[in-house]
Amino acid sequence: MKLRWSPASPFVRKVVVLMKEKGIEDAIDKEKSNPLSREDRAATQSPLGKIPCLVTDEGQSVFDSPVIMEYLDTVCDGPEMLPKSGEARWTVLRRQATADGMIGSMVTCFVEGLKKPERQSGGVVAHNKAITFSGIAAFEREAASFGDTVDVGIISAAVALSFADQTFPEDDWRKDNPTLATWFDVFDQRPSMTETVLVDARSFE
Ligand SMILES: N[C@@H](CCC(=O)N[C@@H](CS)C(=O)NCC(=O)O)C(=O)O
Repeated sequence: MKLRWSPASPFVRKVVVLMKEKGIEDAIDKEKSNPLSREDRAATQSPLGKIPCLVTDEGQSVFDSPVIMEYLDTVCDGPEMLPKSGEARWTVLRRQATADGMIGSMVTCFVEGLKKPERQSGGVVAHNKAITFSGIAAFEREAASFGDTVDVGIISAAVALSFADQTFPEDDWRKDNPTLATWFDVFDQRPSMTETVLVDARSFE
C-alpha cells in the first residue's frame, strides 16, 4: 500500500497516528505530495487531488482520512480503532466529525493567511476561529471520559488540538478547557504524536 502524504497536513497526520498506534506503519509506503502544488495534486490518485490518499496493492484509491482510517482498521492487524457497530461507534464518529470540522476551519484560516494582507478577510478568520473554539468547548465537556482510550475519535481530537496550538498560538485554549488540557498534554506525549509533529506548510518543499 502507498499513502500520498505530507508532513504538513493535519488530515494526513490523523492517518499516520493511527498507523503508528496499530503498529502497521512499515506496511505502508509514504509518497510525498505538496497540496499547494498543482502538479502534485494532479498526480494524486483521487478525483479531488487532495491528501491523504491511500492506494492499495490492487491499485484501488481510498480517501478521505475517515475512510482511510476505517479501511486500515478493517484490513490490517492491531488494536481496533473504530467499533464496528453500536453506541460506541457513533461516539467515535461524532468526535471525528467534530475534529475534522475544526481542522477544516483552521485550514481555511491558514489559506486566508497566505493571501496578501489587503485581500485577507478578518471576518472569515473570526468565523472559522469561532467554529474551532466551539469544537474545543464540546471536547472539554466530554474530556473526563477520554481516559486512556485510543481510537479514531480520540486521535482526531488530539490532532485537531495540536493544530489549534499551531494555528492560534496567541490564544491559549487550555485556559478555559482545563480537563481537556490535562488529557491532551498526556496524550500528546505518545510516540505516535511526538513523531508526527506537523511542519509549517509554508516551509514545505
Ligand atoms: N476531508 C478530507 C480533507 C483533505 C484535505 O483537505 N487535504 C488538504 C491538505 S491538509 C489538501 O489536500 N488540500 C489540497 C487542495 O485543497 O487542493 C480528509 O479528511 O482527508
